[in-house]
Amino acid sequence: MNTRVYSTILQNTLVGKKMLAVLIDPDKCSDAHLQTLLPLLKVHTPDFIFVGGSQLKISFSALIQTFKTGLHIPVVLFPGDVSQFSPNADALLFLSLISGRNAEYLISQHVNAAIPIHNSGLEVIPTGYMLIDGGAKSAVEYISNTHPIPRDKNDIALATALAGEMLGMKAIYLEAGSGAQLPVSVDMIQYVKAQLSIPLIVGGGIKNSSQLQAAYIAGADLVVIGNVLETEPERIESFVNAKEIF
Ligand code: 1GP
Repeated sequence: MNTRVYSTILQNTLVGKKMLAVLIDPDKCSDAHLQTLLPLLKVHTPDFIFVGGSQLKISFSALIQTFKTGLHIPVVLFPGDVSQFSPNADALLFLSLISGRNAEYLISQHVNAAIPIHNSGLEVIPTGYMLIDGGAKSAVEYISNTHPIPRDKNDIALATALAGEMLGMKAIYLEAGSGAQLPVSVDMIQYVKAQLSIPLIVGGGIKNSSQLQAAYIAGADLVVIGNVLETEPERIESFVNAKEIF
């Protein structure tokens, strides 16, 4: 199986080179927004484009192609459910919601998606997805019908992440939820990273470059930014600059 995207993530993690992903929710990416965002991303280019959303209604294969040909960086699917699949992408985060106890998002959606994904040849990155309380009820919490890990329970977060690693997952994603009031705390990132051997992805509620740098310093290997660029796309410059100093 192709492992190109994961090899890049792993190598960068091993040498401490921080990574940035811009999350595109196709439902919120109008043509007008795309025309503003794409030229900015060509100048201030992140490492990856993630594509996904919790309630995606539109087809997004053409959008993926636009990012691939426009930016020449990997496009990675970050699916909210089994319907969010496109062979046009470079890889897919095969997310299991390991912070929750809903079999639907732990294994059931995966069984339904497995054969089409396998047949497509798309690179698959098994990822332990952990929802952390971000100060308000998130779409993931509502849709998945699971409880987030309380934001001060570092020991539960660590135990969950280690269980994911021991189950063979290739990355852990600490998620405060899109548009979260509060990002995952630096204490929690530090606590989990100290014991984890696989790459650590962090996202949700990061609104400025100070928060981005704090996440990197605490131990995030890859940070995902979404919401803030939907309203203020020009902020990408400060995020990319903040990443480059590491
Ligand atoms: C959401 O982690 C991502 O799944 C990004 O969150 O949209 O809050 O930046 P934001």
